[in-house]
Amino acid sequence: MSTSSADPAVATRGVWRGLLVEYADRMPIGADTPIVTLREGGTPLIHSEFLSELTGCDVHLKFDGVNPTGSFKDRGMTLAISKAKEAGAEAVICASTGNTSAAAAAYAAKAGLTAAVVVPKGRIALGKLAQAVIHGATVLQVDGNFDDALEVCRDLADRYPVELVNSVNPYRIDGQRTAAWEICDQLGRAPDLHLLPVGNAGNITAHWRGYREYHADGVIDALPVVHGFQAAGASPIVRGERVTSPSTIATAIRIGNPASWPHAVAAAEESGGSITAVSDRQILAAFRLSARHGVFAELASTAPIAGLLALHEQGRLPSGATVVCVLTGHGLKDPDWAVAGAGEPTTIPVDADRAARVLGLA
Ligand code: AN7
Repeated sequence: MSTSSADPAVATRGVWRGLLVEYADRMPIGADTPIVTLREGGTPLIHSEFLSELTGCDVHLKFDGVNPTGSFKDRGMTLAISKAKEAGAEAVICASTGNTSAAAAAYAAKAGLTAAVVVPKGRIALGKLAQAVIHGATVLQVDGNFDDALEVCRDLADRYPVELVNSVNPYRIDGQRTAAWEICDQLGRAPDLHLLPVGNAGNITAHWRGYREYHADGVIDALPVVHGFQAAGASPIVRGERVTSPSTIATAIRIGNPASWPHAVAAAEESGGSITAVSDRQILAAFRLSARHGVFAELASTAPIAGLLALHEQGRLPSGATVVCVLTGHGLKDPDWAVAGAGEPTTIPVDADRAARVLGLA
């Protein structure tokens, strides 16, 4: 028997309606804005016993990898595509290290818009490329890096009738503020420390803005200290100069000239935090450690865990602090790094006793 139509309370209980509905009062949308949603957001804040024990802090993982396209990019894309549709756009374009293109392709498909994505040739994870292709986007690869791809897209959007949906589009940043709001709503306060990866620096900009707005409105009574982490081989903000040939296994953040550079610096400075680098080795260790404790996030996503461990080793973590690490993308995006070095599984006949011997049970 169905009670859903008889009892509206039951019909809506626990149903997450997507960011533009859940946070409608804080979004730049009107009655005429078409809501293009895949029910993004509402991602879990997962308490990490192992990281808490290790650091003496109270550590939570905001797992944005469980968004509909597997990354935090959905938060900004629901708004950017809704606004593009409202404005009558027919085509959208973005440059991407992979996740933005996956989200743009999916939301454009949902909205009935045409999407084209420009990616650095041979440098995006297969899962992300697969998403762009299967959602029907036209994929162009440039012989260059993400920064080159973004340059092409900016120029294209300036001179041709196509809407740019990179985070230089302010609606992307507006949408991504929601991660900070969710964290506060879930904790009942702001964390003491907020840690996240930094690539093109849109997300750190958006999160800091989100926290400040909640603070200004009295929803939270203190602001977090924000620590951003770049990959050492792609750390222009840390070095204070553009990196022309960025290099890291964390391809999502392989970016040498971040579009929101000054905003990222402001977020770190105003919050009393920092932007520092973690090595590929530290990222890989954090990637494995996180997965061994149940959360499979993509390489770039685990930069804040690597950063947390580094801060701990440097004695820079206030004991007992409430810490949130934002894990921005899902590990399934790039399974190669998970199986690398794991070896072939053992093949057994259809025989439980053989299985038991292999498992050390007999
Ligand atoms: C998993 O998809 O830039 O500092 O083109 O995919 O806001 O750029 C992705 C970036 C962190 C960095 N974690 O965020 C793209 C792209 C993951 C990412 C970042 C990205 P920003």
